[in-house]
Amino acid sequence: MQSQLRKELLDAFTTAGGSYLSGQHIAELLGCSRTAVWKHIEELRKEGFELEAVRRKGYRIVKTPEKITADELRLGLKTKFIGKNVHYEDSVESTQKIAHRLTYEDAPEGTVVIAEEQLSGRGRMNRKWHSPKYTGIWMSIILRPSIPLPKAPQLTLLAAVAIVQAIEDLTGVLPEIKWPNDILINGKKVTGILTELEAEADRINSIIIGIGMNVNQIKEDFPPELQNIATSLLIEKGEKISRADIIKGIFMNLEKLYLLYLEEGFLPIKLLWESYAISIGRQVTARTLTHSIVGKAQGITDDGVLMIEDEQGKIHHVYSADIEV
Ligand code: BT5
Repeated sequence: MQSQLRKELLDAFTTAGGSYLSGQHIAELLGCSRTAVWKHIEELRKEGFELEAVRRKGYRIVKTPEKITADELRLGLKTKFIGKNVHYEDSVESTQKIAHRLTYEDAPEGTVVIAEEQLSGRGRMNRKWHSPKYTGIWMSIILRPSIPLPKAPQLTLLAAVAIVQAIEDLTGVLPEIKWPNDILINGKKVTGILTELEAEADRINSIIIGIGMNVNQIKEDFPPELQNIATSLLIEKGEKISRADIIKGIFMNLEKLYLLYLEEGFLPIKLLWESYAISIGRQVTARTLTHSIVGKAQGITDDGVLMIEDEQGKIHHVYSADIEV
């Protein structure tokens, strides 16, 4: 919806207080048809407004969308550095972009950017990430581990474990991890992770972990091309989930695992990761930028690289790909 129209519509509801606004009245106010009014109302609903529609009376806003607030996030957050410094944004192109800028400005480790909406959220290889307003978690976390470049993908796997544990703790639903960066529930994607880095020579300067999680969307909130491949916690659990609680869960698990990783290396993370992974031991197709490899996923190396054994018994090391199970 055009921002001017949206503003006029919300102003009209504000002036009306808790009373109903008839469709006719709104149509006159905005200078549009009754059908267009209905569309605007639907858009507000998708953004998280709860609206009541009563015949012959009109529309009324019952509840405004729940924004993630700093107070909510601070309450009960027991971390030392992750999430201690949070940048809240309403609408941004991509939280990754902002996080990259902040790393240049020497933002401390554990700094997080959270947005209510992303206009051009991105996945790997510049794919699009659908990030509608108020319903999901769109955030980027800055870490500054002193590790060599080839170990960077381990952080994606580490983040995946932290996310799965947070979902399991808060909802009782047990998601699965599809190498390298997908988290699925009942075979549909609930979360994607995008790990980007800034490096000099072969040392890492900072790692930016982008997390996109569908929390309170209903099926119709997804565009048609995603409706059969994406899901949300609300769809899977059958009830609304507090985004702030999930974020806090991720921060706490992530910090615990990250400190363990810095202390003991990737092995303990690898074992946890394997316990949540779906593809291991299964027949998979790995599509890389240049070719496809078909075979049995054997597991991951100590560096987090996927190993696939083809029909001839040859082991392929896959660094980056999309996997079909
Ligand atoms: C990912 O890429 O899964 C990484 C997504 C990372 C998003 C976060 S949000 C915060 C931060 N800021 C950003 O701009 N990005 C990060 P990939 O494996 O390439 O998967 C992308 C594919 O997932 C798309 O091509 C779609 O098929 C599908 N997809 C897009 N939006 C989706 C959604 N909301 N839920 C489930 N699947 C989605």
